[in-house]
Amino acid sequence: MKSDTGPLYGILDTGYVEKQDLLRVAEALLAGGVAILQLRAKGHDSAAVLSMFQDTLTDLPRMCREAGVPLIINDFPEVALAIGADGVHIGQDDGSLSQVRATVGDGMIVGRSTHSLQQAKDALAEGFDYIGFGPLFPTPTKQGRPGIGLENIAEVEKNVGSHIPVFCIGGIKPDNLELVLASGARRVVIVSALLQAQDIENATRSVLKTLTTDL
Ligand code: TZP
Ligand code: MG
Repeated sequence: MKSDTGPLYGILDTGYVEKQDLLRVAEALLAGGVAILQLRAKGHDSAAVLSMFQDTLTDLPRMCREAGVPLIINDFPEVALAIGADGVHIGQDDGSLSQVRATVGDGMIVGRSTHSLQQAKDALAEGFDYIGFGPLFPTPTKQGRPGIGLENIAEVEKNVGSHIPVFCIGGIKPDNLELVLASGARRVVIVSALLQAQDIENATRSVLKTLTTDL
């Protein structure tokens, strides 16, 4: 993954977006300037996610390609491979990097969710291409998880962010973004605050402006 990758990672989360709106929302996130776009469809198995690409999401890989934005599939390496995505994102309980590489090969971007400084360092040592770090704050998008706070962001950026992109995640919104940046974050994932905005494209553009102005 490019080390100068942009600061905003968007997620097309089927928990917030109706099936018939997915492409329109993806278009708005891309137009607003996300640097990476992930499809996250919790509660759907790999066959269901694959079938989304055979009906509603047929145009998504092309849209991302034309925007120059990597398309990442959450949880399912086999789907990422089948649809020609650019990468796959896995959690702490989703196996090792080498297990994913056995399916997708060496060319694909593989990202890891991390929830502590140690997990962040471990993901770098294992060879992941980028990490998510959070949830910083409790969030309805990932229910039942405590927020890990802002204390370790600077240390993660120093130790890990100097090698691979670190995306802070979890409960980040326009009104706490400055605080997250002041804590040392350089890149963020924002899900609900963008997907629930009245004007997703403008909300994305506005967050991106804060991210690029404060750096
Ligand atoms: N992983 C850690 S927090 C989170 C994920 C997928 C959800 C982030 O969503 P939101 O709505 O931006 O808090
Ligand atoms: Mg997972």
